[in-house]
Amino acid sequence: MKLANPFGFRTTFDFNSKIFWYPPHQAKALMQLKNGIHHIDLVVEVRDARIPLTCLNSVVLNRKKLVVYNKVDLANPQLLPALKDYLKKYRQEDVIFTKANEGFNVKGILKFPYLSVVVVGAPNVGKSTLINQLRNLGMKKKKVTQVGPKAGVTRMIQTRVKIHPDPPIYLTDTPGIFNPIVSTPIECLKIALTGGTNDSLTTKINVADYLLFRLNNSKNYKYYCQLLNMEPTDNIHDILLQICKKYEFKVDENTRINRLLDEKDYDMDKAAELLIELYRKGQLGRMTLDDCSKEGLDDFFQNNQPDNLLYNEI
Ligand SMILES: Nc1nc2c(ncn2[C@@H]2O[C@H](COP(=O)(O)OP(=O)(O)OP(=O)(O)O)[C@@H](O)[C@H]2O)c(=O)[nH]1
Ligand SMILES: [Mg+2]
Repeated sequence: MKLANPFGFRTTFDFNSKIFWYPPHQAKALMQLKNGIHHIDLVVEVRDARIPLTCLNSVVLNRKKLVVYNKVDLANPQLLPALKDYLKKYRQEDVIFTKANEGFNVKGILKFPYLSVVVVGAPNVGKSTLINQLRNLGMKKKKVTQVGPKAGVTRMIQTRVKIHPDPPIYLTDTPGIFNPIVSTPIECLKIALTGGTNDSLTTKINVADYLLFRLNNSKNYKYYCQLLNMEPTDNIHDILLQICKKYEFKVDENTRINRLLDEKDYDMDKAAELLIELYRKGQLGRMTLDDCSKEGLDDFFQNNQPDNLLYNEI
């Protein structure tokens, strides 16, 4: 999708590293899913609505599946209807859009009359939040499974929980599984930006720079300009410096080691972290990172037939 570019922003982003994150707890969960799949009637696969195409490359379980695109409050809402149509047409997937932390649309999942359901997906997409909301809705019971803002909160396949009395529906929470064969460095950046991997595996300044690139190319630069009272810029150091000044992010002698510092001891890493957090909280606009324009969807689905995407069919 081409946009006018009055400020002469970068039109491409160079990045060559990939993330590999496949700790033992993920491998174990995958193995247990494989062994226990015959007890399951329905797989609910939760995906992040901000990266609706990047996250397609995930674990495939050979069971009836319902796809839930969560965190729709953070994604561009105009792109969702077409996405739903393409997923139905090219992958025969039934799709529901939710905002699990506020219970928006989660009721739709109960319409699928399956008694034993497993919830799977990449780390941090909101699987546990969704289960808590469903339990609250169906059983009027409080939180049963732990949630948190960082990837890797759920570390073991959980004991199944009842989320509906009659018919009795049971849900099983699982740890997020990071796809070990994420294809491109840019896909890795998208996953990192949306909080889908262990943050310590990425260089924050690279992720923040990619965020800036995307903000500038989607006209969402107005959010940081307003927040930081500055002109649009394509230089990540300008923004980080502005953040450091506004929030007084300086480092003391003890924390100097391994931090990226400006000559005035401004803590640029901390500033990069804040910029990324602002995006994750939706304060830099609702921005979908995959190209879900008609041309983008045509291109993606015609070149990525499901057979090419499978890496781990169970
Ligand atoms: N904005 C927004 N935040 C959400 C939504 N759903 C969940 N969250 C937040 O996303 C974060 C991750 O939620 P979890 O439920 O722990 O995610 P998970 O998929 O279980 O993560 P792992 O257990 O690490 O695989 C939490 O901070 C939630 O509050 C949503 O629809 N919108
Ligand atoms: Mg979880």
